[in-house]
Amino acid sequence: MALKKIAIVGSPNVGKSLLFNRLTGAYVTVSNYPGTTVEVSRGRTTIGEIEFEVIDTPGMYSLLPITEEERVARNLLIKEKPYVVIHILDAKNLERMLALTLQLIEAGLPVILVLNSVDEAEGIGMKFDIQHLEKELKVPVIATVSTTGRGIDILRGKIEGYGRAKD
Ligand SMILES: Nc1nc2c(ncn2[C@@H]2O[C@H](COP(=O)(O)OP(=O)(O)OP(=O)(O)O)[C@@H](O)[C@H]2O)c(=O)[nH]1
Ligand SMILES: [Mg+2]
Repeated sequence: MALKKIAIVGSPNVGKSLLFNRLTGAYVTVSNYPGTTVEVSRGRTTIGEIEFEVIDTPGMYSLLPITEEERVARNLLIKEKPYVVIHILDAKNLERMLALTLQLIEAGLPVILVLNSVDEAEGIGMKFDIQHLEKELKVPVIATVSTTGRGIDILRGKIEGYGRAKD
């Protein structure tokens, strides 16, 4: 049986690959998305008792694709029907980057929002009301630091809870 998929999406340079590495272990494969020169990494992770395929998608700013990378990311979301879509953004640019979160939610995708680089954001005095964001967006929200692993266990728990809520 095909594994359930977790797709990691977000703008370029927000920490997608570091998060991917934190979630996956060995057995990572990198291949060109069919018909393109865009590379997509795939790995595996076990959460609860379920094994998932984790996909590190090319950077995208919008669901309306302009670049080839964005087209691949969008097609991937449509064709591979992920069980969970992790939208990871740079917490320092939360307001600007929330536009993509809203697009993903409006497209009916099963979104979990990750505010990454909260170490840097807190360093410049920003604070985040996670519960308020969860209430407004009606999706799980987690603050992370992909470079140190902060928040990753909480993210795993949310993915597990998410699956349970849907069954
Ligand atoms: N301080 C801090 N730096 C981070 C964090 N997450 C990622 N970075 C840094 O951000 C940069 C980009 O990280 P990547 O994981 O390569 O980001 P990406 O989204 O995969 O980038 P592209 O694949 O180029 O779109 C690296 O220099 C990381 O060290 C974080 O939580 N805190
Ligand atoms: Mg990357």
